[in-house]
Amino acid sequence: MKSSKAVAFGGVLLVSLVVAACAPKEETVVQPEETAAQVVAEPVPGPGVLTAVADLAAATGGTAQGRVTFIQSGDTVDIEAHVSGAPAGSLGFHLHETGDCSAADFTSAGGHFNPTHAAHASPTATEHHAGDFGNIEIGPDGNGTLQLSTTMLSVAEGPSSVVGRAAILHQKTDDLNTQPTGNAGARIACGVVALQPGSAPTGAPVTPPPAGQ
Ligand SMILES: [Cu+2]
Repeated sequence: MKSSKAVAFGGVLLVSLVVAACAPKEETVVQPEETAAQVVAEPVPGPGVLTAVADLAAATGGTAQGRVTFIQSGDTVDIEAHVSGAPAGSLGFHLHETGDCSAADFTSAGGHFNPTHAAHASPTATEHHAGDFGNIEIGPDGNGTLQLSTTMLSVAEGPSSVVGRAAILHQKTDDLNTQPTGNAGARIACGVVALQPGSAPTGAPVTPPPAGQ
């Protein structure tokens, strides 16, 4: 009994050693092929919402900051801005054409974004710059919010896209009349609009603004 058990154990041990010796060999052959297949795999396209964001930073010596969110649904873009640390009052707020806040006075952002070559006006006027957002009402606590919707802009890639442009808060009230700036004074906060990570990729369908706007 004793000797047959020892033989049987020896046999099991031998089989185990053979299996152990073979196993790593198979793994090293299979693993690189699996990794390569994962890298090549196409990302799954989803119905993601197109969202872009601009974080507003203050000009030198200023304290105004905030965040502007652009969300595209169909051919409408909903814009929501939250500002803090700003002087109380009604302050001009626009989308400017160049996403460059590098100059100390933010003049690097250029003029109002105006792809349809319209006159400057209120965002509720029949014709106005696509980047005319009117004024944000800033309370005594320095906070203010603005919500508006437009079909003149897109988050998707295209001639009216907000991505790569600059949101700018001004020191004074936009009179919604003076050409082409609204006489809103100095630029006190600026933020470049960037496509939000996880948002649908650029190249999504673009709906051009209706003619005449
Ligand atoms: Cu402006």
